[in-house]
Amino acid sequence: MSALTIAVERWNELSAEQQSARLARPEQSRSAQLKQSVSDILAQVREGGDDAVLKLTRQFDDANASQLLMTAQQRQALIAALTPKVKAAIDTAYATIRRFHQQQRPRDLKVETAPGVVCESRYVALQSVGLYIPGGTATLPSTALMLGVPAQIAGCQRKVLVTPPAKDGSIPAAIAYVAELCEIDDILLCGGAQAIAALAYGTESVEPVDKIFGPGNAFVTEAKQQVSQDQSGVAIDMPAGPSELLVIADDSASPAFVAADLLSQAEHGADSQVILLTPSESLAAQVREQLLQQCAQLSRQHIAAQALTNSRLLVTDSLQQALTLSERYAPEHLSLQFNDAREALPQLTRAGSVFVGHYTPESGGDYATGTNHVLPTYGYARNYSSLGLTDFYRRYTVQEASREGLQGLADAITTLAELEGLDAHARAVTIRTEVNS
Ligand code: HSO
Ligand code: ZN
Repeated sequence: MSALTIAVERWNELSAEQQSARLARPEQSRSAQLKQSVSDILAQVREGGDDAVLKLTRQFDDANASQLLMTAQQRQALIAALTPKVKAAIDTAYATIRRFHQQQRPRDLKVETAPGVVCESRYVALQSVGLYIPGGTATLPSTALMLGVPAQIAGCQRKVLVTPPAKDGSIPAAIAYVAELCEIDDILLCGGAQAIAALAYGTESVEPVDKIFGPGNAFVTEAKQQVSQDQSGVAIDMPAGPSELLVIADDSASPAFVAADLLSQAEHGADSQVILLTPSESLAAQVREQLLQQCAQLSRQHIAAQALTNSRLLVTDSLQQALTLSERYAPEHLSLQFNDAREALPQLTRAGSVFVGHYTPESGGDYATGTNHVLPTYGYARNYSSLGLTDFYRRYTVQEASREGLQGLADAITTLAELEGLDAHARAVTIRTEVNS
């Protein structure tokens, strides 16, 4: 492995400029060229439908693509090849994720806001959803669970899963099994911007969906952005970016555990970012040692090593300073490896998902604790939520006023309408209240 460039640095000895640089995310490519090629792909699919998607799949995934829609027989054949051990693991994760998401059912409410005036807030499941499961260097059946389970619990009528096929045109059997458990209606054998286009605009094989969920590479992310802003009217879940982990640890932490956690996110991609904040200089040095040792044993050591070049081992003045810096960074995943970490939770609200204590590795939440692993990255934990059941619904309101109810509000409404110079608005009230009964 190439020499690991990750250094231990003392936060207070860095200049303000260096401090900002240490907490900056790796540059994300949203080049004009990327935007242009994505918009070309979207246009090709809008015009060419299935054939265009298949052609692009042959071109970009180098896959033997002759059909877009996986047949039921193909799905069953894949599932039949799955080992009992893998099935059992998926069943376990399905159950925990289901348990946690089931409790998130949004509640309708009805309030009498003034005498004779009733307002309601109601939730309805989105009618059709598109679930994007990335392919690439690692295939992610776990992401299929994170999207499929809430879509199923919400009761979305049509659930379409898209994932790029391998060269032989197939997809991982585990994804087919998850699709079956989550009652996915259709699996489309395509990925990239072309898959997002198929979901947004529809083709001969697929009706357009109402909302597209799931992480992806720069092309997928850009395609989601573009379709959400064009006339397709499709919504997207959240801006997605490379994986991140920030660990706050003190002398009570195991350097081996901390390093293992940092590497678990570093192995996702060369653009992943992992950060250790610790008041203990000796822990930082030991974690660095562990990173060197453990990284060399990983099958994806080259990816992890590259990600470590975007990564930081920062020694803070105090544990409190580490907490404050974490809030400034707003990590996707936040791991707390110090005693009584739960007590710090009220101070740590800017994170996609928090992992409390020495025995809660981040990878636990990636697969099977029950939380969702689709989370805001790139600092969006400041203002975006982690994916949950309610993202598969939309909320709308209902109101009803009795004659007396309207009477009671008439002055307020007409005065405000006049203030805004909107006579017709006022009139719609007075025409009702001034009529003698
Ligand atoms: N940590 C990733 C999710 C994932 N990890 C899937 C393993 N498989 C992004 O949160
Ligand atoms: Zn992960």
